[in-house]
Amino acid sequence: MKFTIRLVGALWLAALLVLGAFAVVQVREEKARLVVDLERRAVLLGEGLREAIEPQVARGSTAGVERILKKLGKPQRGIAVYDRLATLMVATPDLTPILPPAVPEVTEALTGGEVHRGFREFKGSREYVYAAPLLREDRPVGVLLVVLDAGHLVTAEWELWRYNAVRFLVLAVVLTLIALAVVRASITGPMAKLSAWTKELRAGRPAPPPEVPDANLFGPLALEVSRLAGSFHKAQAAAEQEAALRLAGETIWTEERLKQFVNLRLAGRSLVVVSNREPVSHVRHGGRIQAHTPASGLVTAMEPMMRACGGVWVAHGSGDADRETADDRGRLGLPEDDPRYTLRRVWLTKEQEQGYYYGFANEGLWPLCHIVHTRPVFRPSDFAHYLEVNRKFAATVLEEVEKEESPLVLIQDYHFALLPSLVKAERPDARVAIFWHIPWPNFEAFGICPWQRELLLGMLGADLIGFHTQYHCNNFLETVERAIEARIDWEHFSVLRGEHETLVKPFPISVAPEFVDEPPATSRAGLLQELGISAEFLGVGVERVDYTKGLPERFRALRWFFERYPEYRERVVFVQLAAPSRSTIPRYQELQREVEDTIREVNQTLQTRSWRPIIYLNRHYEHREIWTYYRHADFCMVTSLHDGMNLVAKEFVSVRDDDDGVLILSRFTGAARELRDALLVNPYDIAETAEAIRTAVEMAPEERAARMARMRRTVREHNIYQWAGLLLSELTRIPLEVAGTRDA
Ligand code: ADQ
Repeated sequence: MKFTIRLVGALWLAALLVLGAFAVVQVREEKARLVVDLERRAVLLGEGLREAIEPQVARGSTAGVERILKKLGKPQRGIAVYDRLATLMVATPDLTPILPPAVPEVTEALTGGEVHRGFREFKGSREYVYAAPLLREDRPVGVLLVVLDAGHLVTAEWELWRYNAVRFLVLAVVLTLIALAVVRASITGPMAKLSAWTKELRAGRPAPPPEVPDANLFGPLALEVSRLAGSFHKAQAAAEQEAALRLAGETIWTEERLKQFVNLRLAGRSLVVVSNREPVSHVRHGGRIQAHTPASGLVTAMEPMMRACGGVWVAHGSGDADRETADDRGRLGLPEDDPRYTLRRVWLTKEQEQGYYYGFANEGLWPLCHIVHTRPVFRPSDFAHYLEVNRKFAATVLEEVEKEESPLVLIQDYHFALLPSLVKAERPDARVAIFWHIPWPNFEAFGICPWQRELLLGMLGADLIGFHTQYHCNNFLETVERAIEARIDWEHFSVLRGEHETLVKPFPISVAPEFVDEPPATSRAGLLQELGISAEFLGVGVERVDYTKGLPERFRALRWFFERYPEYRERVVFVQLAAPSRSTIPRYQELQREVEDTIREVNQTLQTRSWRPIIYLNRHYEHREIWTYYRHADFCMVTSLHDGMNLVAKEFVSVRDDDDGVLILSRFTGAARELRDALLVNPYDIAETAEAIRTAVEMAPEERAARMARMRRTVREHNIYQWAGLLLSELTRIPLEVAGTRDA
């Protein structure tokens, strides 16, 4: 209310000032106009009489003057004639009763010989006086006085003021009404809605923010309150979950538990994570900048961990709008709406990216480590770029930890095999780990790499090396044993070189229990409608288009399934979400063609007028969109020919809070070791995979539910927070050897 009064008061004052100023000017102008009019009339009258009267006055003929005046009839107000001594000779009858004995203008006109004019009060009435000297041979012989009624000047002024006062009042009333309406519609109304909504949030009933008319005014407030409520509920949920887990005596890792653990164990020491892929890249799209989460298992796994732990994430800035969205040093806080950690972007030239990323990492190491019959390409120039980029990242990491004591550096993946030793050489007090997200092949297979020695020595700079499985750890240790001079401690799974010891351990990676924060409300029917299909059974596959993922094999197995079991035609539809990946590499272009050709062939052979067996959606999807497919599919297919872990399998399971859906999983994935209730297949065996599809669609609901419940328990217990907790715990426990001495 106070605000409204203030607003209305301000409007009134503004109106008063503006109207008042205009009224003053208007009154002044009107007065001047009326005076000019009086003067004009007086001059006309005076000049008209002067010639006739002058001779009579000169002769002193009062009768002559009287005669002339009589002829004049009845002028408004009056005329008086004075002789040379300023004595009244004649005055018109209406003037006689009010005329004072002396009029100053008359005397002035006589003495000066000039016209004098002005306003006078004659017995209470306001008059305009005009005194003109009467001359004879240029000498004043008398005065002609014209007196005109000036009372209307005062009336006119009052009229104007009254008119403006009414105008002001009308304007003030209209302004008040408009202000009240605007305040109600734009401020008090929305505020009331917002406070009702805030009350709902406070009561733990999350609701979308109300529609408010001025998004610019209230939008930011609504957004902030939404976020505040979100954080508040998350904290509340985390506390409740912790309490429930404690009551049940369970030791499940949660985001909150990881946070506490990091606070305790790291005790203020900083954490730096390094990966090639950044968690968010900014790309230009139709003139606008969009934030993009890459289709990468590594990012899916590391992002929730960084949210929990904080610290700095160093990664290649690959988006075309990345520079504009970061500061001068390439830093920005993430998540952008509620920063919990810092992303430090590293800029690479096109040549560096080509040689290090597409060349050595993805045409060399990727096929070398995944035994999938794609021949690795090793170019010396690519390795030179690989070394150069590893050095560049080392310099960035060292800059980030310059002022930190005993920092923790967590390096990710095969893009940075040389980085551990580069960092450790400069900062022996840093605890360095490298986690290898892809498989490690056997010694013979790895041995074809011309730089195997450099790679192994680079990695062994780390204090801890992690793989997804013990099998990959063993392969690595064997490779080290046979390729370089080092002592392997098979009892503790470590490598000793001189004073330096590197622990090699499995840490099976996983996903966060909540795949997305707020799942979309799309129903299965809504999803099918969006796809423009009807299906009794829906299958789904979610991959980057990569030759390790067994995509052509999967589509051939689907064909086999429909040929073997024609009763499922028109009843089963398989949807493949496929994010384009590494598409400048010829082998990937070849695979893209192979995938499309295979799908076209299967569809053309089997499709009917109302049904296509495979729907191919070849683009990047956000997790919220993928969630809908996982949640409504009857089965999910993961048919990797070789995969370190495979997070799609775990994502599918984590989303199925309905305890439904069947997972068909390649036994050549790390995930197959944990998810024993999936239908395990050899993806090269298309008949076996086709049989698994039939088993999936025919599986009894109770069995589906029992299998899914067991898999869900595994994924819930072995989640990404546990992965991070165990890895960091191991790393912080490792004693450091600085200048030949080991600390505890
Ligand atoms: P990736 O080879 O990238 O990971 P994966 O673990 O399956 O493979 O993760 C793929 C991620 O990309 C998932 O989070 C998935 O949701 C997402 N994704 C897939 N298709 C997508 C699409 N069309 N649009 C958007 N996102 C999509 C590597 C190793 C794996 C290991 C992980 C983590 O190869 O074996 O599991 O690292 O260590």
